[in-house]
Amino acid sequence: MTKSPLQIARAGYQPKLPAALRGNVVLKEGAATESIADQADIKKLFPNTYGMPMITFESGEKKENPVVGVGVILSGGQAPGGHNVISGIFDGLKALNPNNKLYGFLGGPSGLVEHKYIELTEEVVKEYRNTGGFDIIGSGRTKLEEEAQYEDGAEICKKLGINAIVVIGGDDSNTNACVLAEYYLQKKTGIQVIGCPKTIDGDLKNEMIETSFGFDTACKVYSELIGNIQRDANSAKKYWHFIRLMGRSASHITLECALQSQPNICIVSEEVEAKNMTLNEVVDDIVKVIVNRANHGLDFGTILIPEGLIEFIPAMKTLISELNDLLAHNDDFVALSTDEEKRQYVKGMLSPVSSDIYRSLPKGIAKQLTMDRDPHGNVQVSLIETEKLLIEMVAKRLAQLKAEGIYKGKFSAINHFFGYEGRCAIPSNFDADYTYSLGYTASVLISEGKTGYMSSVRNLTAPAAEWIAGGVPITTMMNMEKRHGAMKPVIQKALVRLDGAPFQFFKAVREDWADDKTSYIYPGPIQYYGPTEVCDQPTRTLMLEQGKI
Ligand code: FBP
Repeated sequence: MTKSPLQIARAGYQPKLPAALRGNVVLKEGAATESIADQADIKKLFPNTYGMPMITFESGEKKENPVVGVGVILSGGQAPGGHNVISGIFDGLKALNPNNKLYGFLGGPSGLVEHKYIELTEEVVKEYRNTGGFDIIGSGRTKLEEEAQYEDGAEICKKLGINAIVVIGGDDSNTNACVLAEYYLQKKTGIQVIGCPKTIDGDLKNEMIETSFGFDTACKVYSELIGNIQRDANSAKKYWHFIRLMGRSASHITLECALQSQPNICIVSEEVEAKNMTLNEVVDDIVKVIVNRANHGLDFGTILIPEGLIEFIPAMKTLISELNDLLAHNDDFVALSTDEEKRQYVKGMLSPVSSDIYRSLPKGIAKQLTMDRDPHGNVQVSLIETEKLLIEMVAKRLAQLKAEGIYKGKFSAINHFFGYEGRCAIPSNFDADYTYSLGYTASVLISEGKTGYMSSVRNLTAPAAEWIAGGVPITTMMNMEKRHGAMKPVIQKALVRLDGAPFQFFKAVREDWADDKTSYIYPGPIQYYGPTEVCDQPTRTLMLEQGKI
């Protein structure tokens, strides 16, 4: 295969590990743990994995490690660094005992159930070290929720001599991992399950999981693109750029990109929800800034819009939830052949308030809201073109203001959506090191016989040598939530905290970014070689959260 010079150079990059993992390791157990909420319910549902202690690894004496077989699964959306988690598991396993074996289940969790796998040898792994993508074994979104699936999984593990499964995934996939760990313990299968925190969305985090991997690289890629657009906008001075950014639910990506690039406007869904704003109010806020800049002769700017916005506008949330209930397993709807028939059907079935909102939306957006749900029952927000909806509404409002003589500018808008551009980028040094360390930590947790833990690497704003590796019981992150009409134990999603340092920092400066001077920052592309301050900086979010800026 022909490779670029950077691909060749990155193949030789040796990711950094926390000092404690570089030699022999000893396990230190902390105090017993509790779940963040609904303790009695979670304890009842996870009698074998609830309350386990926090774990940290320290340098220790050499010891004999039994041979283990491990199977790894990539689950959900791609995130830069997935291949390095696998390299880290592989190297960790081989360092513990050269006879250890690693298998990869193909195409996500379904590979475990359908017995599709490959053995991951040095030959295979070396092609993927420090690369982006999940193509080494592929990923998928199949939900593991039935006993028959767990049993099929146990069968292939037995056949291959696999004692442990590592699930590399987001909150839903790690919830599955926890359920699987509990089931395998209960059934005394001897199969351990370890999770790794993956998602570009950055919403799988807590005290022990400081960030999910992939967030760093994806945000740096998007921020580079935003910076380039801002330089173009500031040169041409004739377009407003409406830029929607991935992040299914939380606005972490949008906020981080704003902190890196300083756009004129950045919408944070969590704030919109907290202020109980309507779509019209969101539009009014945008219009105010556009009119003010136009009054200073500036008919250009940038607006960052989180992908999940639509679900955080209370009235839209109700509409989407009614649509979710209405369209779940609805054969009548599926049988309708034209868009118009579907539209009429939906309008007639919604509550009067939701029906009014549905009717007021541009037809294209209304249709997008009724498209297929993902296997977890979520509306696929990445397919809803909120940026186009906002452009349309803003243009209408500006036309009214123009007619009233209030707005004298010229509004020309361009829409963008950045998501897939960043999910498989070559991992930044931070993500390359972090993911390798997460994988290496997972292998040590396995060799220590642990199950129901998520691999945890902390102290991430310090140099990698000072990172703290260990494990956190997945049950600590759980609470009870309503899913498909029933209460289920799930990992609590970490949304942007409005009292948190990143949002507070943004709040204090956003008016300056919006007004008539230009505050844009042009971050430029990710650098892999060069001075530390250029190549190894973690996200602004992490730095602010840890009081480093
Ligand atoms: P994960 O939570 O599985 O990591 O996926 C994140 C994400 O990239 C979201 O930001 C986005 O809404 C979604 O996946 C897109 O899904 P798909 O890959 O199915 O298009």
